[in-house]
Amino acid sequence: MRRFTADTASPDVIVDELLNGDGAVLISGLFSTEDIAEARALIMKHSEQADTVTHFQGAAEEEGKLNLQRRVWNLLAKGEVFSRMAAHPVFMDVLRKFLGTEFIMGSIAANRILPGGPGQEPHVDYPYWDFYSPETHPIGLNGSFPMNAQVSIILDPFTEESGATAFVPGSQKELRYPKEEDGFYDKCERMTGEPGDVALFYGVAWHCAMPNNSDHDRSAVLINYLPKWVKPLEDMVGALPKSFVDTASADMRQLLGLNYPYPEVLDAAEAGNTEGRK
Ligand SMILES: O=C(O)CCC(=O)C(=O)O
Ligand SMILES: [Fe+2]
Repeated sequence: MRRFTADTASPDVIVDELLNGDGAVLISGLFSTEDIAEARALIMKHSEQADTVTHFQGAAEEEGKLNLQRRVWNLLAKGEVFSRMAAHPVFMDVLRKFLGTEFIMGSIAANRILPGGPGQEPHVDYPYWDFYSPETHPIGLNGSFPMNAQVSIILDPFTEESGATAFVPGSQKELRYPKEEDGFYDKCERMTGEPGDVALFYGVAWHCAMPNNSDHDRSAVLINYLPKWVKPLEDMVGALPKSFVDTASADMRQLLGLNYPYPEVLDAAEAGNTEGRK
């Protein structure tokens, strides 16, 4: 996995890595120590109880460990630091190239795995996070253009021991769900990093969180970005106060999907108003 800094994170080079290289890159130096500490403290506070839905729980249910992987959803409502993270200029530049200039955000949530917590099953989050039910999606898997990008902002040391995300370099070119016989665990690399580092990957690459065998928590802010016409996982506009939406920056309005008018009641659309339409 190639490593970049804020200065070397060229959109062209990173997009090429995502499509034709390993399918994942690591970028460091985008966030201050204070921002990372603040984000982590908010996530710890909001995940004291394991009472939110989560997905990809691996063997946790059989092992009675469902409380050891916790999600904190709707992070935009939980601290201004998360808005700055979501709309970081480096993400905006790279993703405008990768997903189109009007790309949106599908979800911003934290994944916290406590010590002893289980890993997930290897999966893809493409074309949508629920592709584990392929029959509910169109036949085949089209990779001629990307339909998502995943950002993982690392908040605790991500080591092999603490369960740093595993992925198979180059697997984004397979365009299929990983199978048992693919030998995921023999081929995988780990997205190891320090608090503040960012793993950016193409969600069709085979990946999963790994078990946390360390003595500390393992949390990351997971942001999912989508082309403008893909339905987001979280209803962020519905969950945010009106004041947040009213005062959102231009980039944040784009991320919330407010620039794209469809679906729209076109019967009621003003005649002669061609804004956003041809
Ligand atoms: O937390 C991680 O390491 C990865 C999480 C993930 O891939 C997911 O929930 O889809
Ligand atoms: Fe995933």
